Amino acid sequence: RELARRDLRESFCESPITIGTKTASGWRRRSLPPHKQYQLDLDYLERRGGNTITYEGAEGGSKEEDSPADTLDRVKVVFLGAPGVGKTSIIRQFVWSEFSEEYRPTERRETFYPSVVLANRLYELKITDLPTIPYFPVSSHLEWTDFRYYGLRSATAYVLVFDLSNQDTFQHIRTLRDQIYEARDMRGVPLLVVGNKQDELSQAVASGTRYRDIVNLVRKHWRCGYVECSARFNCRVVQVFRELMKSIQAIEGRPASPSLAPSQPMRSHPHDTSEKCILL
Ligand SMILES: Nc1nc2c(ncn2[C@@H]2O[C@H](COP(=O)(O)OP(=O)(O)OP(=O)(O)O)[C@@H](O)[C@H]2O)c(=O)[nH]1
Ligand SMILES: [Mg+2]
Repeated sequence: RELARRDLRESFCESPITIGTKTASGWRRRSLPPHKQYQLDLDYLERRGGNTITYEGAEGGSKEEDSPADTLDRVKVVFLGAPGVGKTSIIRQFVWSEFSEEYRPTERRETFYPSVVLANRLYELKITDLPTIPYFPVSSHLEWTDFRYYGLRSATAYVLVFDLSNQDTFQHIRTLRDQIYEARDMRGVPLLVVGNKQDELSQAVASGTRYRDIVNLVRKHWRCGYVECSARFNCRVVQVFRELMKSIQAIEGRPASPSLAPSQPMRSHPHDTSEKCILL
């Protein structure tokens, strides 16, 4: 693995690496000096190797070279689930307050860097959105066979999304969850299940046994967080991230401060770089 890393590092560091920063006036490209490329090679590998569009500075997490961001808590969150369940929609709604009715399947790994504040602590999130993966890499060898898998086994937390209006999509995350548990030690790794498209959950389905079985399984047997949301109507999308961050804080042993009243998220306009965080 170390050899593979070195080979990749060398091949990717041959040419200057340019990253983009989204600003009010459009995209600004900048190159990093070679020593920075070397230090940060794995992050750049990810951005470059996967042809990733990396959104830096759009809403938070701008990484200027001498940024104090290195001192922040970095939280690597991976969104997984069946095609079309709304993973990208949830992320975009949260980060940019944007929603598109049109379905454009995610074709490349995309990474978002919002910053959030919970209980007076600032976290820099690295949210990974992937094209549908056929399986979770159960070994480090598999993790390296395909760029899409890189870093999946070392995520801080997982968000497994299914579609409440198409409960067959739950089977997908059930299988994924088994594979994740097989792949790594999940002690101390929060896993949050999200039922999206709540706006399309009919009364008949919501009172059916299948729906109840899913909720039961997740809450009582898996014992993990469960949030229902609608990315379309931006309903409980912030709650998804609040639950996630609360689980992470609980694992860190730093429970959320009871004095922190839930407040409206501090939203930035997509092209406004002046506000940096989303308050949870
Ligand atoms: N009604 C409704 N539609 C939604 C909601 N969230 C997403 N959609 C729609 O569902 C479709 C798929 O959404 P995406 O966010 O692209 O789904 P995805 O999980 O990222 O899909 P892949 O990238 O293919 O894995 C799009 O047409 C969205 O408009 C929701 O909360 N309610
Ligand atoms: Mg997508």
